[in-house]
Amino acid sequence: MADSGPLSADGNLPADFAVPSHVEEVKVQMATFAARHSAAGRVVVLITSGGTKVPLESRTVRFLDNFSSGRRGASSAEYFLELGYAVIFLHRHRSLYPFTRLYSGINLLDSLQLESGMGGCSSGQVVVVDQQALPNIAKVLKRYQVVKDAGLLLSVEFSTLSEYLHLLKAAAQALSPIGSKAMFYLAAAVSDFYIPVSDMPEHKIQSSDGPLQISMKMVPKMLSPLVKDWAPQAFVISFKLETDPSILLERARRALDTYRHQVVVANILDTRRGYVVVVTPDTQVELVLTDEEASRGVEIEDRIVSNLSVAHSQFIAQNQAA
Ligand code: PAZ
Repeated sequence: MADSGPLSADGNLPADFAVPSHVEEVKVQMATFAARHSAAGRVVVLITSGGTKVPLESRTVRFLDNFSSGRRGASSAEYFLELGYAVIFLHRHRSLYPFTRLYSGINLLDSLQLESGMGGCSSGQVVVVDQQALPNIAKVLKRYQVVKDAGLLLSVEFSTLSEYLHLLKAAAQALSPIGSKAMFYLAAAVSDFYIPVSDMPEHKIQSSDGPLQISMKMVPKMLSPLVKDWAPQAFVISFKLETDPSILLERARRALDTYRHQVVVANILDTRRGYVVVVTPDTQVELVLTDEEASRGVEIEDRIVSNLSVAHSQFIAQNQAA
């Protein structure tokens, strides 16, 4: 999550960030989802996932993006669902998605075959899935259908930084009424920098104008108003990514000190699939996958989610006792 420039005193985003036309409608959907599941005794997690797109031109031809695939968010969503959470999945358009992520590298047409059909099929042929090409597809499909039929997964998409910021604020306000039963799992890789609309050319930047120099402003801090104002009773986890291991833990601790939320999950770009540190104000737990576990398909998100769900239960119990 970006920890950079200021937000106005009333918690409004600068006018540079256009309000998406559907934000109020999505906020109502999220609030209804949270209220329904909370009333049914479930806890609710809002997962952010994927990178953000920062436009360089108003009629955008070019934009700045980042490395995030959305795999952490998508796989974590599945593990939260397994543990009984209802999940709001706020994700970058076309980033990895729960369940379908398992088949993202596969050409769909290579996994289907035409076979002669039985009587009722008008074309005389049926399309059959090659289960070798889609490993565990029957099990995954069954699980997906259970989740879908029970309405346990609410999908919300963003593409640009503006959309992400407004939708996150709306999500925080929508989940606030369920208090400590809400968890925020902020795994998206959000740009720390943007170009204000007033500084942006309307039309495509021309290479004939010579080398391009851009100056970018700091993206407002969202974690601060989220924790203080928008969802003050929620259990909040931010992620901290670095490339230099020597500064990782200091940065994670600094984020906890600054924003006063509950957990930072710290990771390094190259090792993020097999190693993270779960940092709280009082503890620091390393989660590590061995090569053997990784080769069996164990995922570190399983460990992260187990660790955090235990901490969340304790947090809820403390809040109820207080
Ligand atoms: O999306 P992904 O699975 O490729 O990567 C996950 C991640 C590195 C984006 C996430 O673990 C993370 O650290 N997010 C926060 C990044 C940041 O410091 O802004």
